[in-house]
Amino acid sequence: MQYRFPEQFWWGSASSAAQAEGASLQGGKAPTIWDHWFEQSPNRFHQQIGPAQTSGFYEHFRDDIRLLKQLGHNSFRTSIAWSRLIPAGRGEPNPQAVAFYDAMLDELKAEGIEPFICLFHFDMPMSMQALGGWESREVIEAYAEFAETSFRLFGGKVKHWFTFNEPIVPVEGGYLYDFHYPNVVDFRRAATVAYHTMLAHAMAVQRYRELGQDGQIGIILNLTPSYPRSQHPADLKAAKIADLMFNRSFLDPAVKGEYPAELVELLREYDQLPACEPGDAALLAAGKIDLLGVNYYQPRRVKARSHAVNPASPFMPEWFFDYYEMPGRKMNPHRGWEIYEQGIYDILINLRDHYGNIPSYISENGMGVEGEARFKGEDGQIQDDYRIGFIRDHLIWLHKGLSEGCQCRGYHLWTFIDNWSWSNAYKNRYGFIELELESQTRRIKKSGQWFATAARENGFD
Ligand code: BGP
Repeated sequence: MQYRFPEQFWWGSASSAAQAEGASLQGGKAPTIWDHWFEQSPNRFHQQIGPAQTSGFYEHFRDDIRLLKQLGHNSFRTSIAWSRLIPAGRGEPNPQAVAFYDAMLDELKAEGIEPFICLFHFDMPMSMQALGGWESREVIEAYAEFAETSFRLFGGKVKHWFTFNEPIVPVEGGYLYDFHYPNVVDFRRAATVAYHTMLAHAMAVQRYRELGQDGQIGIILNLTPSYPRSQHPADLKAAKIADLMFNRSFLDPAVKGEYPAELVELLREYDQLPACEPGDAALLAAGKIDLLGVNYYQPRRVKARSHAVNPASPFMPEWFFDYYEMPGRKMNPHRGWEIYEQGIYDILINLRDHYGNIPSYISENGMGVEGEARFKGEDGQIQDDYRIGFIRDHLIWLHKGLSEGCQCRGYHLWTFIDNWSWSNAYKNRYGFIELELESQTRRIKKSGQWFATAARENGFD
């Protein structure tokens, strides 16, 4: 076999509570920002499909876990919804939620599938947003309590925990670029949200360590390598600042327990530093992780700005760079994102050389396709050879990283079944399994069959 992977390599896929569970206001669950935002502005959501219309994992989890088994999975990531487990945000857990998550974890165990559980996947409870969301220190405390409750309830069954999924995304979406609630545009507030998220992360790690459970804790970051247009110093500087703002702002505190000095200096220079309190630095230092989840979709290509910044304009990351469309770059024709498989290798090499070769795994990678039903074959199965090629090519670069000493322990596709997504709803289909939304029927795509074989054989030719 040409590409053989290490024993115990994690083959699987990822999902999240808000995108798959459905039952968004049932079983005692309280609303999240998404329920609220959909009610307020349904037109922001593709075809006005909101978070209640999902693949119904809350109801169908047993069938879905059987399908995961058919997909050859030995591991699977999903999240616990804070607003389901603790509907008031703080206080007593909801017994229906405890029963659901217990049953889901038992089912995974019965099928021999290792659960990877994330504690926050963009789904801020509305009750907590009303307190200020991540701008509020009270919410940090509340989140740490929720994390501790989860560890105590499920720590016997879960050995891989993640505090956050892509914490930069609520910062960008909610406070810089207007695609998540509370849709404001304000860099200083964004910086506070980013900072408080990492304090919350560190507090959860600290609680986990205090409990002394037998397992690992980490965070999931969407690392987007920043490539400069050229080796000209101005382009190199532009790429470096983009990297500091979008990657190292989370990667450094998570792995090294502190922020990069250059980032702190930059924000200080522009008077954008969030307020710190005594004890924050020690808390951040206590938040070092055991395991890093890496979500990788596409790179960031940047160049030096071609026009000077208007100093009267609101401070934004783009004060320091422009985006650059590299000629000849390979695009996903079905979604408009660049495909650059080598990015996965570059990330792993960076972790090896600059982050102590921290154990990692690819926690998301995937290909969104609009109008995927047109690729159905005569028998009705989606013939997604493009996705097979995409996964295979990324795995080949991952494999090369392994052969050069990187500690990457697995690969999870985004996602196992076509799911609801933040305002895009079902426009971009990513799953190994096709979901027919109206009838809720499921059908494994060709890529799912390919992956099952690769997973069972632990490699491919
Ligand atoms: C990641 C998120 C996922 C998922 C994915 C695809 O950023 O962690 O939740 O949504 O992106 O993005 P989209 O659904 O917007 O195409």
